Amino acid sequence: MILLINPRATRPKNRRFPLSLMAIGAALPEGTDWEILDGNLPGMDLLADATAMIDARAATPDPVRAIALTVMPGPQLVSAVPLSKALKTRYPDIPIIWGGYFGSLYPAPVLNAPYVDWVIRGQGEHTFLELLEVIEGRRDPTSVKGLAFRQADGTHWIGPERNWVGPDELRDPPFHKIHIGTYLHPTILGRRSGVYQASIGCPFGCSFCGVISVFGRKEKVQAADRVAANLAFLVREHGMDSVHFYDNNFFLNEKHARAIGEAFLPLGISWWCEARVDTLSRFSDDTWDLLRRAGLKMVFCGAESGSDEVLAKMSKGTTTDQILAVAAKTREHRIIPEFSFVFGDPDEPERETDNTLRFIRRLKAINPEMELITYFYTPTPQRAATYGDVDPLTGTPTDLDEWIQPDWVSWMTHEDPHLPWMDRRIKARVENFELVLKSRFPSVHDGRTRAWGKLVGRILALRSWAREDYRNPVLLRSVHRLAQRTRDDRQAYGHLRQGADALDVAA
Ligand code: B12
Ligand code: SF4
Repeated sequence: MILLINPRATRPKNRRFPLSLMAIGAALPEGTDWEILDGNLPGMDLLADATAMIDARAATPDPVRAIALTVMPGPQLVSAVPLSKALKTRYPDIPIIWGGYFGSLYPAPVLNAPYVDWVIRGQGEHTFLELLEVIEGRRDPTSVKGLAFRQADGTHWIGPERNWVGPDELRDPPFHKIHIGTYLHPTILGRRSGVYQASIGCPFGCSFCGVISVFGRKEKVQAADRVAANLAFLVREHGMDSVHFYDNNFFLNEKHARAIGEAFLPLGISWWCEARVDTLSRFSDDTWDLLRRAGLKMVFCGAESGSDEVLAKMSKGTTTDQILAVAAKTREHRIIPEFSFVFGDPDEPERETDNTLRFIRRLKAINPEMELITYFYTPTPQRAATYGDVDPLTGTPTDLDEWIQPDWVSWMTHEDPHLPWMDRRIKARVENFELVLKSRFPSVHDGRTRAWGKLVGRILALRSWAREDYRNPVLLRSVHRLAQRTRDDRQAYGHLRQGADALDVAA
């Protein structure tokens, strides 16, 4: 039996289908027994649950022969480290395997950890099957592409990259292995929201992005009809009414977008996806109209900066004119755009911040519905040049215990990476700006602030917004704090804030 574990990455109320592990389980040969333990489900105690399962299987003809975890940078890493340690201590003979973005981007610290035996980098399905042959003693581990491990002399073997395959060459998510209903819950899109990923990778080359580091610059998409058929099953059998697409880049081009639109029309669902402003700015009105009728409610775009010079430095391949054009088109077609920006240009952080804040005002004037998402630049390992010409590995820990310290978690979540060029004043300026903007124009995502707080906030923010004065809005901050139904938390997914939910890792 193979045990697949999703260490806690979010609050139970934000749980989502554990797609990464569903993909690995689906690839296993017919007849292989496998289970997913999902730490994001309410009431889970992963160590206790895993132990119970392993012990129950120990005396059967099919004991647990591998424990595989998916590990993303950030809070999920914080959960994965103590859990892996505890499982290794208890079951030293069962191999522990890590897959997912953390080990793919930072293999060395994972291989330094004696409680992790194997690291799978990049796409996992085929590498995992070959690793099982290695574990059974039928294969030489150095022959497995995408595999990394610690050799007998302690050195690290990082195998060559695997050529990955597109979603149409892989099996569908095995929905029968999870309790679907427990994962469908209310979001701003609907009452029973689900998630889906219809493509792999991204063909662009933004020099701050972790996706191209892991998958290279290419994207393969699932046929629109197959996506629609999988969604139709969830709609028909489980009452799903809306979907967040996890794709890094949902529309390859206009033709692809139209195929998606046509295939989704009969589903009657609302959906959210990520797309590029250059692609969107080329869509005809007819295509926008089709997408809206097909249920597109919100589109997330990495706008990144209000300066063409900085966009070029990021190798973004987009322009500020395209961002402005998408703000206007989405308004016309009543689709909410979410624009995310990266603050902390290593060369001119102050000038770039001010410029981008002014640009956001222009966007808001064009489309008042626009939602703002802010990140602080965190250098991420790259294959080619890195935005800002910095070395993304300088100073990063070689030890997983250090990676899970709060400062490094803030680094991984892009919230507060403590970079030498990012003065605290600049960071405070961005946060104050965001507070004024989100008070003046409350976000659709803000379900925490009570109605009175939103009203008072709007009134208080009127003058600051009009005068472009974001200096220390003390009163606004107090109102905002007092009016929260639940404790405020910038990291909507997070569960690691001091005093917030306790870290739910059984260790
Ligand atoms: C779902 C998701 C989340 C969920 C996690 C849900 C969960 N795991 O329970 C939530 C919403 C919590 C989340 C949060 C964050 N995320 Co996230 N997330 C994603 C997202 C959108 C989809 C991942 C997914 O499930 N895809 C579907 C599956 C099938 O694909 P996959 O995960 O790539 O899995 C394949 C391989 O990676 C590998 N693999 C993965 N796991 C395993 C395990 C084993 C055992 C094996 C063998 C192989 C394997 O094989 C799989 C099949 O081929 C990706 C973007 C993307 N499209 O990849 C970002 C992404 C992974 N997230 C990212 C980040 C940064 C974060 C945050 C830190 C962001 C933030 N500021 O808060 C947070 C914090 C994470 C945390 N809380 O620990 C980055 C990681 C890269 C990077 N820059 O470091 C990504 C790539 C987004 C991005 N474009 O930057 N995230
Ligand atoms: S478009 Fe998005 S996913 Fe693609 S490389 Fe740029 S930031 Fe990464």
